[in-house]
Amino acid sequence: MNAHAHRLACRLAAIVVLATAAAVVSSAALATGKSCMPVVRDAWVRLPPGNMPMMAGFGRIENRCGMPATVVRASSPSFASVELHETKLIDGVSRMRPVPELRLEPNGAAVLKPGGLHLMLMKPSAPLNPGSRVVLQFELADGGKVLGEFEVRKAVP
Ligand SMILES: [Cu+2]
Repeated sequence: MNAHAHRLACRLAAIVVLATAAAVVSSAALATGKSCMPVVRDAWVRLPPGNMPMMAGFGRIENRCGMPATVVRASSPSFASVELHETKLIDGVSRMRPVPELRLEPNGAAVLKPGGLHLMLMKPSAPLNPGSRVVLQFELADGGKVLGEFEVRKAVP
């Protein structure tokens, strides 16, 4: 290899290293920017006993991003309507109230579980069977949309 070819090879190698570094930086920027979305985990739908047209959905909505996120709406092609509810014990009586929005702190999570926060799923478009899955869509205040897969389970008495 003559001196000129050697210099050229070194310069090319340097350019490749720079390009790789730039790619790493931009993917890190994406992870902390708008493309970072909350995720839905351990999600399930509790089948009601009998043929009630209303059932509850539970799970975790995790925000692993550096920015807060707010869930403002939930919907599903499998249900006529989906509402976010909270069950609270008021004067010894268990009551449900709608939750208009759900704020997720940076690196925080909302836990939806029996007796607390839950999704109220109304009028399934088709009968649901244990083991099947339904998809729910959560709309964020910034317009982002998060999909969650919910496993249908029988209510444990
Ligand atoms: Cu409810």
